[in-house]
Amino acid sequence: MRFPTALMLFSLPSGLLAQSAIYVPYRNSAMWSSDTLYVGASFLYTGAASGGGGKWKGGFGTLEPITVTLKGNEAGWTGELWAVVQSATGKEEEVFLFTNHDAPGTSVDLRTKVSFPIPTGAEITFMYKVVAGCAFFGCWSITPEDQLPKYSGPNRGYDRHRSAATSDIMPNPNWRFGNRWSVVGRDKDGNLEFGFEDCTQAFSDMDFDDVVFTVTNLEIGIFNRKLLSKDLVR
Ligand SMILES: [Ca+2]
Repeated sequence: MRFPTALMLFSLPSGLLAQSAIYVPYRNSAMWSSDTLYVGASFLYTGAASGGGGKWKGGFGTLEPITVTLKGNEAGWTGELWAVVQSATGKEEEVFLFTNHDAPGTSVDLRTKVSFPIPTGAEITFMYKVVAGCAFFGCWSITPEDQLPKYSGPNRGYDRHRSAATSDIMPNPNWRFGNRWSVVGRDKDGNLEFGFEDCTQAFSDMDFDDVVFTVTNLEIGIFNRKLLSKDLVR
């Protein structure tokens, strides 16, 4: 029966399997607070009930801040973090938040950056763009592919946002995550912790800490709920 079982496994949609991929930091572990990080998960704005201390209480309620705070980076290259948000009528805006080389602790409330009220349940997508290389000796050159926008979320072919570059060229088979360049976990305070990898070249270290930031009041996207562990589903 081994052969039919294997066939069944391989016949599952690869996107479903891929979304539950776990990234375990193999270096710079001090950069992370989360125990477990997942590759390519998507998130919704909870508008959590006030009085809940900003934590998910199993339902949507009064709107609360979406505070995005830079933890740090281990990047030579400079990149910009943006958010992509849709209004209730489907109008989409991209708003700049900060660069990876801004001071750790730099913090913005995403609601104040967008020109419309962010609806409860809206999917919040983060976008990271490399904008400059570095001058010191030994610094790798950036390619046009490195500078293409990278998006949080599953990055499937039919998704609204999909990073153009793929990591399936990596020599290490454990570092092949398709078009996904972000990881996310939940920190001890209950907030989400995101990281992006900036380098798309085959020698990339794939450690996802070229910008690391936390976000309040987001909840796991409905399409991820059955695929990711209780670390992210609350
Ligand atoms: Ca890296």
